Amino acid sequence: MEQTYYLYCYYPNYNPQCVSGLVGQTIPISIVPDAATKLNQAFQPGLLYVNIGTRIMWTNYDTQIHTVTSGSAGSLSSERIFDSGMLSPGATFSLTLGQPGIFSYHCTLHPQMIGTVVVS
Ligand SMILES: [Cu+2]
Repeated sequence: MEQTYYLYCYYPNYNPQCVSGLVGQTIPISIVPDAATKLNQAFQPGLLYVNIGTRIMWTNYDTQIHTVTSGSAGSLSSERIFDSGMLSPGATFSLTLGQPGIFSYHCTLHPQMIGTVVVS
């Protein structure tokens, strides 16, 4: 079956972390080992482009607990679009975003860990 890319990374040469979501697939994002020290590389890919309705799944490959929490550090919990809660080592969090937007997220335990999902 032919797969269709509806989105692509606009500047892949400048952002090797940029990955486009394939329609109909689950796109994995890794929470990397020692993520708390990795800043915007804590989530791989740190910048993901997906189409509306693409499923995204984060997996915690670190030995520490982390969260996948929308918005920036310190934002009100009532404003959160998604929040994984505590993800133990090996745990996963899946999400399908049904609205377009630029969704930044972070780890509430390590606010320096940041990532972005762009949905259109
Ligand atoms: Cu963390």
